[in-house]
Amino acid sequence: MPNRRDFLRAALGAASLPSLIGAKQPPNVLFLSVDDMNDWVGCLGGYPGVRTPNIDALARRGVLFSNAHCAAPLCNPSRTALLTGMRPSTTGVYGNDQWWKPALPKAVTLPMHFRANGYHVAGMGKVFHHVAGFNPPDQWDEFHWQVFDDPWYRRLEWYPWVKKIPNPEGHPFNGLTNFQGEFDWGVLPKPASEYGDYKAVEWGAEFLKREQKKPFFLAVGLWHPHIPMFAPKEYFDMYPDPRLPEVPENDLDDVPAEGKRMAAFRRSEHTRILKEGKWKDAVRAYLASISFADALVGRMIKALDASPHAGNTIVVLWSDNGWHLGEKQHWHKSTLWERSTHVPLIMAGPGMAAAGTARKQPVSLLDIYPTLVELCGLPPRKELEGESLVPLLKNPKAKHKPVVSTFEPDNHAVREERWRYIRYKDGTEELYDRFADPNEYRNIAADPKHAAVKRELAKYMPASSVKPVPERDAYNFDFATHTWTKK
Ligand SMILES: [Ca+2]
Repeated sequence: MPNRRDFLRAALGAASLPSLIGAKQPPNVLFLSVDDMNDWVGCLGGYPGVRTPNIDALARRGVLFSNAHCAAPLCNPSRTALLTGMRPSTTGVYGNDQWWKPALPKAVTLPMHFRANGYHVAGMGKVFHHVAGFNPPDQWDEFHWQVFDDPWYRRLEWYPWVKKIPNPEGHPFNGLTNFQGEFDWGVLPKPASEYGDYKAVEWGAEFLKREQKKPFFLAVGLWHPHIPMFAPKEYFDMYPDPRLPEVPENDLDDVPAEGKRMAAFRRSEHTRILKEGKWKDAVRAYLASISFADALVGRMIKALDASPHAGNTIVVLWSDNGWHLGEKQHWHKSTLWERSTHVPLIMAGPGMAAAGTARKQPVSLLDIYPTLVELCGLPPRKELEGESLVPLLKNPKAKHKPVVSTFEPDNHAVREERWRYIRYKDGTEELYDRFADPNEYRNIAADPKHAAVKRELAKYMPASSVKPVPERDAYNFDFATHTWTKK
């Protein structure tokens, strides 16, 4: 338990905090995540006309980091980086097939650090990566597994807690037969309240109704708008005629081979969607899934506001990575461009000065761990590679270093306010002037007049990347005991 003097020092240092100064205990944390949500959010301006009233309202009452980026543009490496506080190039966790726990047995994750310091730590849904073996029981005082909506996720070897039941009538709902099962979208034949994410929010709301003996860290991990993009009909009805992203035909011509390779990952899905005339349908499903996620965020915040913890709970809303919808001929994430790395990040609650004012400085999801440590008065941890956002929470003009996103060893993108500089493992590069070229169409890395900019930004890239840790097939994993044995 952080002692009260340390806590007050942290709190009083943070801002003028009337509600916090009167608090009897350190603040609680509501750690709320969405999945694969890019900047198509009202307050981020990525898709004018998107309906996200609840996230926008949260941004108005808290602090929106309008230039936030993931440490890695993919679920597991992004979440592992956020939750261990260390970069992929430090941990060796670069992909979705690497269990972090057997590779990093001594890592003290964000929930573990809260647990070790007097907090009650509870969660439901996708917080760590969603497949069995990524979410060890020692992370939590109580945890409830994700409820999936789709038959694809009844793969028992990945989700041993899920019951095997037949496909619902109408599956696949997008009409694309023999397609990759995960890449589906549509309206499921059930009410909103039966969706898995809704159940996670309901559980979180019940948790918040209770008086708590200890300060709490409550994680609610929503799946939406991740594929399969299922949402109730009313959210599809919001977007009768969605706009398609602009995709110049020659956009990849000035991209090095490594970038082209990343863009080509699961290209068949992009090609099939185009060939079958389903691009608009798929964009519409993504927008519907965003608005459904937004409604669930709204329910969660409403539940907090109605609870006894309203005045003493820090809310952190984040998405693990962005999402392409055909830009650079790519669906999915797993690239080092803005589309994949730019994510929503909002903090609200006690300790936020100049609430309602966005911070435009680039920040990283790696910064969340040290920020929460500071706001909650927990002992600092020296292995954390992010930078606390408390100076930015206190002062909208505070400085913050450029941030790095990494995909696979030695491929990095550095994001500074104006520039995105990408350098791949073979030394090839991309540089975008985002003020002049917000869609990153023109790679100007070869222009000698930008040599100094590249040199400056390169300083923020990790000097080296550790080898990838072993993949899942290197272990036998026992779900009942949560043990990994090297084969
Ligand atoms: Ca994700």
